[in-house]
Amino acid sequence: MRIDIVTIFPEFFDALDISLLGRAREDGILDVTVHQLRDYTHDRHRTVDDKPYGGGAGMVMKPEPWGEALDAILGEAVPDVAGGVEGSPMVIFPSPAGEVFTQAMARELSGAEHLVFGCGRYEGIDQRVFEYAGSRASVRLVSLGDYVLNGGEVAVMAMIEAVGRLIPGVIGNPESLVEESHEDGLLEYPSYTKPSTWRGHEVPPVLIGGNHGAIATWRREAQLERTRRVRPDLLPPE
Ligand code: 6GU
Repeated sequence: MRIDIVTIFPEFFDALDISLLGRAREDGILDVTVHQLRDYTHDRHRTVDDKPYGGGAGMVMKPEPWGEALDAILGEAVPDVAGGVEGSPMVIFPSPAGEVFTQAMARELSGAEHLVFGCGRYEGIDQRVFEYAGSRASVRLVSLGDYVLNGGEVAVMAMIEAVGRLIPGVIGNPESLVEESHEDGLLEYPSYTKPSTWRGHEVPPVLIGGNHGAIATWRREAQLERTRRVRPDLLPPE
């Protein structure tokens, strides 16, 4: 998968060099390029923001550097219809005003050939950038959840980690992807390892007994109990 990231803070993405995703890049599974938005400005101060039309607090990111950055990344490819077609790049703008990122979306995006992430700062990006991007690719505004970050960089790191680990070959043992939280719509069951008694806390005896049917039943019940208790919104309506 090819991933391009546009940001005024490329250092946020240094962490992509390490761990699973760093290995995936070394192995050629992931091809990540981080672009400095200021490289697409032409003034001495490398200006990327300006005052909002209509007034108000904060600054808005100017459209011109974004247009040039997107052109450089998307190339001279035939402009796609808004909404996109299969195989066309997907441009994602992290935004608290976007649709909420989920495991299902991570799965969907993990099948893409080319993802472009445009990280906004300040009060946002000039709306026409989204319209222009939509004339060149499929565009989505995506939020991590109902809270406010200072910019899109941390959100994009989270999305890339969630998507990247689902790409075949990134995780050594694909079975470890199956039993985790959210893949079956429930939270995961608690895990234990040795010692069987630790500081007065016991491992549930069923896990030590070797009865695999009983273990599977206990784990499913633990998933349901935990989900009912902390995330009842994940359960189907009764
Ligand atoms: Cl994607 N961006 C920003 N700036 N804040 C957020 C977010 C994204 N998701 C939740 N809060």
